Amino acid sequence: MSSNVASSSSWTSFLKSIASYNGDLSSLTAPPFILSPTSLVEYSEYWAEHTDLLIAPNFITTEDEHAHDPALQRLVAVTKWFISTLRSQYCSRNEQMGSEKKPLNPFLGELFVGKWIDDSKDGKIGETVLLSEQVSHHPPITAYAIYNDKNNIELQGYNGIKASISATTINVKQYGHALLEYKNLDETYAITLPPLHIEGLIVASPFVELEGKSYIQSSKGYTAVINYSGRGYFSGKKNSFKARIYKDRLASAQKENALYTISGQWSNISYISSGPATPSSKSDEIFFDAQKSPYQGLKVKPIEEQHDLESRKAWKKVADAIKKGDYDLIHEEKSKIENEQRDLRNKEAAAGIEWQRRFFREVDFKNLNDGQIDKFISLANLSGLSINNVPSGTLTGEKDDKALDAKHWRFIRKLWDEEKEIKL
Ligand code: HCR
Repeated sequence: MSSNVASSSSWTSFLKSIASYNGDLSSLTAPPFILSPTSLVEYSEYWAEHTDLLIAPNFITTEDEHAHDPALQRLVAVTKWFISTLRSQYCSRNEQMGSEKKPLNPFLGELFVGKWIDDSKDGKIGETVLLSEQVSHHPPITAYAIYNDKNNIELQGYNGIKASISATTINVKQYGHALLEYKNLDETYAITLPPLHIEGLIVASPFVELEGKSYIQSSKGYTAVINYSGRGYFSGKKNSFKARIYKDRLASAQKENALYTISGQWSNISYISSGPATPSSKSDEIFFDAQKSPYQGLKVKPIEEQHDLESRKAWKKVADAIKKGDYDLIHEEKSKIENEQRDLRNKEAAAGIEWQRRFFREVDFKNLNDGQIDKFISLANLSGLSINNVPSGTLTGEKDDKALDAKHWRFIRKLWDEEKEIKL
């Protein structure tokens, strides 16, 4: 972004509005050049742009003679898939639009659906489907399900954010988690979402950096702890991480117990070595090269075939106005959607009803029905994760573990199977 932009009055007033931030990122009035024409409900796509890596663990079995300790090798493969999602999740606006952008704030019930076609030579992957739904507007929460029936794999999750401002940085804690199930192997993984912050605001060139930790817990006990850092911490490079894979939670108390250590840049190259890597031991075995692993985009129906609740159709006029940089038109079109939504909520309140979520239901872990189980609870027990509605990756008893509820969003496949109006 040019220095003209950084000193423009619109950017200066945006920075001022950040300084008096009230906790709701969507309420910040940003200048048009920082607005993205894409709604946050679309971001769920980033989880499966490497479908080959998502399904890879399914093929690491005892029948594979190279797979010594298949459950451990599968966690390594799941970690590779997870690392492969990060470049799209956190860098793609920067890479495609020149800086991080403020996404459109999805309305309640907004949908984004599509599929990844199998582009493999042997047809091993099969079709992968994405269903993403805005299940809450205040606070904003997006839930998603990604399934591949050919390989009997299902990834589901939800995410929300809470942001705070410190000096010139926006700090974001993510809420929610993902659950990845390889049903043929009877194996499930709980995945937590890392905290992040937005730098570069003063120079009108915002970008995301990850920080802190995230976890991947396998139902077979193995666990991965991933530490994130930016420029100048582990390696002096942006987007750095170090992942250590352990036999179980107990072993993870000591870094020396690591069975594998993976380190490098999640947006670039990372390396793997066995055991606890020391500062002097340098591995040259490439784990993942994000720049050389092309991602596959989701196939989405043309807008003319979309339902009114589908994101691209609903936001088309706003998106076009953003692309034109026409501030008044953006405001006019956005207000139409916001007013419609307000009217709808008022009507529902008057009728004493609530908006019916299409594919997801909220489950209260502290109040489960008889016989109801949730795999996250047993995975949280294995990893020490809190089951409360707290920042993702909070361990039981940590200072953030103080939520009032333990409610989480879950995919109900039957609701999709019986869906009549929304088509892929
Ligand atoms: C923080 C953020 C909205 C939330 C985005 C999330 C956390 C959403 C879930 C995805 O799985 C991962 C993800 C990636 C994005 O990096 C993150 C966004 C980055 C910026 C955006 C803010 C609301 C925008 C603030 C305005 C800035 C650019 C000035």
